[in-house]
Amino acid sequence: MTGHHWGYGEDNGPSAWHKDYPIAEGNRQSPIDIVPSEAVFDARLSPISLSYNNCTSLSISNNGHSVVVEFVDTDERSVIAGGPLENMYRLKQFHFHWGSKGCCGSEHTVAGKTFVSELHLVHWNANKYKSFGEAAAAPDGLAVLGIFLEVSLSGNLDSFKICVYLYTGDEHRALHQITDALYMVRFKGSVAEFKGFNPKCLLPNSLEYWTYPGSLTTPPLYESVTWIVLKEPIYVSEKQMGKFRTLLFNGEEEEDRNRMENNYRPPQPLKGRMVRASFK
Ligand code: U7Z
Ligand code: ZN
Repeated sequence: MTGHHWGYGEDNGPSAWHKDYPIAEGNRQSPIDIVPSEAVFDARLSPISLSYNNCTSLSISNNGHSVVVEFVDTDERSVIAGGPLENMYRLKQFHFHWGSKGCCGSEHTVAGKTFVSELHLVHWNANKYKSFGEAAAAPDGLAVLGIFLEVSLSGNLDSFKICVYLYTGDEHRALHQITDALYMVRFKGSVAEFKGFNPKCLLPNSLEYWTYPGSLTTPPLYESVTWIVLKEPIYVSEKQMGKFRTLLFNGEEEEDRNRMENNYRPPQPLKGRMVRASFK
């Protein structure tokens, strides 16, 4: 990288990350292409249990790579457990990855199919580690729940999608709370108060999932993540996706306006890993 920080541009994007972060070419990197026909159904995988009981979100911010909603770090009540996890993992933050208009944007893909966006709910193993930072570097330190976003009313309107449309009026109601707050964090480094948001409302109906051992999808790319990727997407409108693209990679004082889009890493080699499915 030409003496500057990592990003998603031509010179500092995913294909250049290995120069500063050699683990980029490691054995358990994320994201991956999930091939459902090659995933192994594991009857011993219990359902994932999400206890997002308290609305403890604190803030929304633009970190120059994504938009992040942070939670009270010491809240023991917002946890994910079960599934492949041996401990409870505490919610730290969630953020999104997305593409440019009418295009790809998810990090994981399913049999090569990309989605317009992917939501990551980031949890850390507070049973075993003293801080998020310590957990982020440990092989069993993090659990990230990945949820695909799909634009409704695009292309084929099967009866299911029409039902969803009639019910939600096209837009995802809960996501509105987030997209309506984005104007406050347009520039890199901006932070705004964002209290009382419960991420439970961003979950699809089904919690069926694939799981595999992987990494952070951004530098430092630590191989510390148990990935849990939900099979069912949530449906959002193109207008809502457009609001994400009003964010900027650059700070307020910088001259060049640089739209925040295509902030995703493409799929990485599986390198012999097994993807397990909670469903047949
Ligand atoms: Cl904890 C820490 C302290 C100082 C410098 C770096 C770190 C660090 O390793 N991380 C903090 C920021 C880990 C990466 N960070 C994330 O918040 C994070 C979490 C999840 C993902 S993702 O794999 O879900 N896309 C990416 C980054
Ligand atoms: Zn992410």
